[in-house]
Amino acid sequence: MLRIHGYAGSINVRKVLWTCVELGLPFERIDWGGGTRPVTDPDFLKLNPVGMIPVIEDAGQLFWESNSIVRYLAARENRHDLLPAAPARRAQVEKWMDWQVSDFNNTWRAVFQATVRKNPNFQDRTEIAASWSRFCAAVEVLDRELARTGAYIAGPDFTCADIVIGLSIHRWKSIPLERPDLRQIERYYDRLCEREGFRLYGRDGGL
Ligand SMILES: N[C@@H](CCC(=O)N[C@@H](CS)C(=O)NCC(=O)O)C(=O)O
Repeated sequence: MLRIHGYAGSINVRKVLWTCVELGLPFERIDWGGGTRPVTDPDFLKLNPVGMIPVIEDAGQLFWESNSIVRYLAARENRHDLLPAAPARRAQVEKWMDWQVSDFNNTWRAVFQATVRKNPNFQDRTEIAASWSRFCAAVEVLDRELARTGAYIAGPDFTCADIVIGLSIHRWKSIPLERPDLRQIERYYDRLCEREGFRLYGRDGGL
């Protein structure tokens, strides 16, 4: 059985958990990180030398980096609806996944840590305000893109990109600050709520 290492509240672990629901894959989850067992533990570093969750163990191999794991599982299951086989179509999905894990992910760190996690290391009001502004600006880009595609982030159909972007939108909605009213984002969120995986690991799965 597939083993997923990482505590259930982690947004990056939840990407993998939601993917398993989309694919109908059974799994076993083992706690690491987030105040459970430290990812600096030598036993964990044998699983992932860079000391980050999630990690999966599948058929004797280890995989880490959340978006890479999402892609691996979809490809393993031949789910070309979630991860297209044609290179050009696939790149349209992957560009959003790459942007999510790099640029987009970097916008929310300060405002999320300060307002939701109440992390005392994030107290700089200017930095928090700048983070919120960048987070909202990125979500506004997504709102415009959704108006263009009409449904999902990489086109009319649900793909792996929606798993990682959808969880990020859930995070945006969790920030307890005034936010712009973004009609397409609200419709997108409602559309994602029709999926069991998002209900379990997005809407009801943590922040
Ligand atoms: N780029 C990595 C980032 C992973 C990451 O930031 N994981 C966090 C949890 S969301 C972590 O390992 N934190 C250490 C801890 O919780 O102790 C990925 O997408 O997998």
